[in-house]
Amino acid sequence: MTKLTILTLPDKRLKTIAKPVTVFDQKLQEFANNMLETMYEAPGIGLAATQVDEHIQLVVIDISEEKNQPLCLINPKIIQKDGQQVHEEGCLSVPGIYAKVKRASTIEVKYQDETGKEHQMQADELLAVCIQHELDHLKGIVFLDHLSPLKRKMAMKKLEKEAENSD
Ligand code: K2U
Ligand code: ZN
Repeated sequence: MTKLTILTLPDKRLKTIAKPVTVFDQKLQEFANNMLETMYEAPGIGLAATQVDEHIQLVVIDISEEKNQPLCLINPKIIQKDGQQVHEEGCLSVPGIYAKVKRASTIEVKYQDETGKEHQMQADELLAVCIQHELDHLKGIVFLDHLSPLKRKMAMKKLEKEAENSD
């Protein structure tokens, strides 16, 4: 398996809108495995293909303590949203920045697995937050985009300052 490079802001490629997956072959399976390895290594509980500069509609998620319950959602679509929850979010593409984001508390999502088989599932709490966070990436949206202009400006300033210090 291969560890993939994760893009970080201000890389404009993170704003790319991902295309639907149409070919479900061994290559896709290998890519999904590489995404999982990269996510576990980061470490993270989710990762979208956009973040590794592959602009297809594929995300991987594993919120389990034991890191043994991987989910791969291909061509995912949220078909129902209910309620509201606020959760402190971070992002592997926005290192060192954390902020509270408001999202739906319960969602119904339909998706395909690596074989192309259709599924539908309900999610709440952290899984719902993670799925919404990852599906945002497929639309070129990062969690900072949900913040007020002032908070987003302050976060970007902090990011730019850290980027300068690390040069
Ligand atoms: O997309 C990503 O960068 C992975 C995200 C997923 C995520 C963000 C906010 C809330 C839930 C999931 C994170 O970087 S994974 C890091 C992390 C680890 C434990 C709890 C929350 C976030
Ligand atoms: Zn993220």
